[in-house]
Amino acid sequence: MDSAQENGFSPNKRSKLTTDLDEFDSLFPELVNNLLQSGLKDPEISAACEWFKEVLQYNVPHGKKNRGMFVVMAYKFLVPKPTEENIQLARVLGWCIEMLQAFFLVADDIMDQSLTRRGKPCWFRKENVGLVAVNDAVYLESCIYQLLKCYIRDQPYYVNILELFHEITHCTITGQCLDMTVSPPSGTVDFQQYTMEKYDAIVKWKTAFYSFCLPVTVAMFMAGIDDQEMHQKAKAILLKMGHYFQVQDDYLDCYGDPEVTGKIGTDIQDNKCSWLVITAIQRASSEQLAVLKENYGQSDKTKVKRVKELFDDLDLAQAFDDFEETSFSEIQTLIETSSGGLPQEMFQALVQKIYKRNK
Ligand code: DMA
Ligand code: MG
Ligand code: MG
Ligand code: MG
Repeated sequence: MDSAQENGFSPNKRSKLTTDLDEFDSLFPELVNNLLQSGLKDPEISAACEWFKEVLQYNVPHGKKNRGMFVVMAYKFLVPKPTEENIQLARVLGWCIEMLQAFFLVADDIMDQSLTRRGKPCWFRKENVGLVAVNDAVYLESCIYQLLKCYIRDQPYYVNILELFHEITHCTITGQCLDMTVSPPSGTVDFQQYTMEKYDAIVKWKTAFYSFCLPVTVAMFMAGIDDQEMHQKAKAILLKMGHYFQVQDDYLDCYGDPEVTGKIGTDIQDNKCSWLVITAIQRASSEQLAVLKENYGQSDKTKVKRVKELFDDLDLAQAFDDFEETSFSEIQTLIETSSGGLPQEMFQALVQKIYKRNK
């Protein structure tokens, strides 16, 4: 009797103990190897490659990996009997999105002057890193194209996916530009600019495209779905999920537990046009608005505390709970009425992954 039967697991059941996430994780070392193997052997550039190895290890594999896993999940819903080979390609493409995410986050943390990310100091904060992190962010982006070329160059969807990564990168940096330029440096708060319409645009461009449209569109191209109308239908649902996701992110920036989220919030100090401050502006009396103007967008700890007290007075946690319920049910309705022949369960599975998240 083999040990699997002895302990009551059939070999089949036992293999289920290896989760989809484990399978996904186990591919990462191979990708690092693929990216750096030849460079490490070349004495001219080996020092850079040793550095890049650390860049990859530190910044890519320690997140929630939602976006990467979404590709695999979506692909399995779109192709009923996928081959192991194609699932493996979906994982590679998932890791390409995780590289894109790492690229954005390394740069975002510099721009937002953040302290921690995924429970560790932000990459640029580490001793011996600093501004070389700018180059490291560009390195992370370049890895995407090395991997695409290596793994999917011979696939019929290669060009679609190549163009897609370029387009979505362009969307995201546009959103990051809106995010940064709407918030002037501290001391010059212009709340006139902080409207829900402006907010909706910022989060659509900076978050929704790359976090939700990208993984599902990648899976659709892999599955051979090129139909424009189906892509449009999916996009409408996914943009709405992305909007919901960024409102959660803004809420967690102030109300999340850094031990759980892995990051210490900076939105109040950074003068961000966040969902919380816009909702506060909408609810505030003229006295409260004056307090907000006096204290928002500055690093002074007492001022940050004052803003948080005001948020509590305005019951923003309750406002968020209400938003979460409404938004979730609107997403459900959109899935039921407008999934355009795509499996509704695929969209359900995505939204379930983020509903009431605390990290
Ligand atoms: C994140 O917005 C957007 C991108 C493109 C990284 P954010 O600054 O609110 O993200 P975080 O809260 O993770 O720093
Ligand atoms: Mg940030
Ligand atoms: Mg940011
Ligand atoms: Mg945030």
